[in-house]
Amino acid sequence: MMKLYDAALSGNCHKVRMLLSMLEVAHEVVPISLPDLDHKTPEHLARNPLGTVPVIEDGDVVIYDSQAILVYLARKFGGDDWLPSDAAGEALVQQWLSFAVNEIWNGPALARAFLLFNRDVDLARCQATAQGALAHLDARLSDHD
Ligand SMILES: N[C@@H](CCC(=O)N[C@@H](CS)C(=O)NCC(=O)O)C(=O)O
Repeated sequence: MMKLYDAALSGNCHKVRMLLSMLEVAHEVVPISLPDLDHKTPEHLARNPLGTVPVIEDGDVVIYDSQAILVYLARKFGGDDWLPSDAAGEALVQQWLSFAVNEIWNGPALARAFLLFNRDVDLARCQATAQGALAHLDARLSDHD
């Protein structure tokens, strides 16, 4: 069965858990404790030399990075509705994955990290980025499913 190496409070792991759930993919969650540095053990570094979560193992296939994992799951289990194979459709998916890594990460995700984990960031700047990012998302969702 597929394994997800997961930290419960990680937003990047949350993205993967959501898609696994939406696509109803059977999987086993393997908890990785970031405070205990489980992600820096030789076993985990063999899965992901960057020493981060999430990581999935699907048979012999091992993938780290949440965006890459989403692409893998969408292609393998979701079909064309989830990851179109035409050039424009695939680029649109990539556009939103990049939005997640840039605007969403630098806005709401880092503001959350400040408030939950005392991460050393400029909260006002993160909140301003978050407002722009969420307005952009709202505009897109106002006329798209
Ligand atoms: N680009 C990676 C980032 C992964 C990442 O930074 N994960 C965090 C948890 S959200 C982590 O493992 N942090 C521990 C560390 O960097 O030591 C992804 O999208 O999966």
